[in-house]
Amino acid sequence: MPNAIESVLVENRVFPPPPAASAGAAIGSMDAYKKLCLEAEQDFDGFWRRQANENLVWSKPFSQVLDESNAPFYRWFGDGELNVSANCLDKHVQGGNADKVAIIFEADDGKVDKITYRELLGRVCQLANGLKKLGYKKGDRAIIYMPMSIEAVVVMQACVRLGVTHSVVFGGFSAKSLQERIVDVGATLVVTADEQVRGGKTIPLKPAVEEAFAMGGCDAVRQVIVYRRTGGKTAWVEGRDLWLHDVVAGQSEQCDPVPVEAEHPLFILYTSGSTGKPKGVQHASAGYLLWSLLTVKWTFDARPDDVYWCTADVGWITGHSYIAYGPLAAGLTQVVFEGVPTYPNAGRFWDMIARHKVTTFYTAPTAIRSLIKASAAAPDTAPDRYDLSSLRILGSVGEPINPEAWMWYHKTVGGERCPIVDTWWQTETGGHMITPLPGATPTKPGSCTLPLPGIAAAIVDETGADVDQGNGGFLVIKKPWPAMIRNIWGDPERFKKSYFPPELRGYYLAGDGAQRDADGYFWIMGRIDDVLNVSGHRLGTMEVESALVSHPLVAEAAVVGRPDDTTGEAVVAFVVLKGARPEGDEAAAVAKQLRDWVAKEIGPIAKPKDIRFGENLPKTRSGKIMRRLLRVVAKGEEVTQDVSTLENPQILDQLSKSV
Ligand code: 6R9
Repeated sequence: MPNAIESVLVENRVFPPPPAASAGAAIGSMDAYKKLCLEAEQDFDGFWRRQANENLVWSKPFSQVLDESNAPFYRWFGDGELNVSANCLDKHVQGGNADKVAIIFEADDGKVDKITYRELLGRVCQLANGLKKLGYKKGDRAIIYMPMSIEAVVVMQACVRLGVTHSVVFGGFSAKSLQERIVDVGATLVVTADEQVRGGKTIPLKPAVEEAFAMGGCDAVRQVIVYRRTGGKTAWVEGRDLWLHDVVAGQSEQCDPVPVEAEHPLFILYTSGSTGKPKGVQHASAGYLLWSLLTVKWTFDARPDDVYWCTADVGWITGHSYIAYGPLAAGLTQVVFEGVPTYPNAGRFWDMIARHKVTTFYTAPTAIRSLIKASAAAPDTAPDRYDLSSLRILGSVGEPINPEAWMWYHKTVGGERCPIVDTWWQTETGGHMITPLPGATPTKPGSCTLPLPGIAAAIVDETGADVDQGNGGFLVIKKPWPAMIRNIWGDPERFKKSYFPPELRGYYLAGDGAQRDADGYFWIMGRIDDVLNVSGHRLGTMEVESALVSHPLVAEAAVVGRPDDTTGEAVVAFVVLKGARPEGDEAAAVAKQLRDWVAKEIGPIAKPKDIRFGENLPKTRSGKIMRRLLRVVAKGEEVTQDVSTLENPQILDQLSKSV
């Protein structure tokens, strides 16, 4: 089992929630937390029934809470109907909060735009009406390939208002990745922008859509709607391509939300698994909405005056649950940000927190680690140069946070006053699963602490039996929960196989290794499958390997992760070329070619940091690549394992040399 964060297991500092955080909190004490857990344990059905009735606006009430008759294809609130957009927008506009600011948008260049709930609803309705006029309706699928913007949220909300299932593709993914998703999801609509802007640079988006179309298979797409972000040039197909501003022009600001069944697919989001092809994680409408809302209330202790900021991109699950849905359903004012943490300098986050008086800040360990480095190098950009007194809660997501980064976040950013919620969850879980509650849970640096009420998290061995405290094992969820993945789009067999292996007694297998300490706290030890976590982004080693071997020069490739100070893990690729093993300048040139190739095949985040060439790869007699050995070699450590089974031990020597 990977032991990337072994050091945290000796962590013994405990930080009780400050009294100010507990006063008036949604869950303000361990007693309150335990009471909710007990309610869920003793009356599972009743607990979820109460939450769904108290938190959601239903157009048709549900009678059955959970239908397990076709497990693991669970159905939640199955005969109920609602509309997610009505729960995120109309609810507040009708409920007296129409003029509350919904989104404070800050662009890469610092320009700020604010939009109230009333205005947001108006724009969502205009677009929904425009889409309706183009013939889009419930059951259609739309691909969204957009930069961070108010428009991206408007497009997502407009889709769900009509019952159109969306699939957002991160703007950093390549044309090829985009094309695969357009085809797999069977999209009839693509919404994109001319370009995106990051750190003062423009990056084309619509041209990538053109490239994707040129690869074929996209014939089902009737329209490409383009948001004009920069005015950058793009090809234009008359009749197919439309400007977003033209689609909404003259449309009414009222559009009745289309009620959908609770289980109607709200969105499909692709994520990496242990085989080459990304999985289309399918989420349902009601259960997902309930959990994104409830976790915003609980984990972030949402209060009416909060200014909440999640720095994720809407292309990831965090940007779905904690930008596009949860905070809106909770009626919060939130910051949406287009740029990068280091532009115009590494003080960008702190400056924005000070200017917008952010109370709740949610970011990734990789960003924290890079800002620790940056502020050491340029003290002018360090958090202590900014007024961060508005902060009340700090959040972390995407990968284990190392205790050093945790302590810096706690002291330097949070002024030792703000609870840190280290939220463990996944694309598949829809929302937080294991996390501290800011007003209740004593925290320990590096632990995501305890499961939320209703979440039956446990650690088991390969037979599904609970492991003893202190022993490592597979992290599983023993009971279904409303926001769980419903299916892998178009591949129910893979869904069952990946998440509910028969030997694990029907438990949901998360794919992470974990351990519990004497207080029952969870410590996540990293993935147990061939999935890497680079800067909080999931990446399958097989995905990168298939990209590499599709290059005409490459005969064979093996990819492993290596611990990295900033990005958590880094991609290391071991490559055998069809021709001779390159050396010197030639090796450097080929390595660059391969890096660019991977960026083109998948996206820049997948680029190997380190490429090493060998005449062969270390293999067992049966021809299996010995990845364990490669992990050791990638770390630059000496191989102490027995290598007598290797055909050709001197290749280890070759592979230990970076280009
Ligand atoms: C939300 C998100 C999921 C994987 C997950 C785990 C890692 C996420 C974590 C964490 C330790 C945390 N992960 N949060 N590990 N502590 N607080 O990141 O979803 O992109 O699907 O990644 O990320 O390995 O299995 P996703």
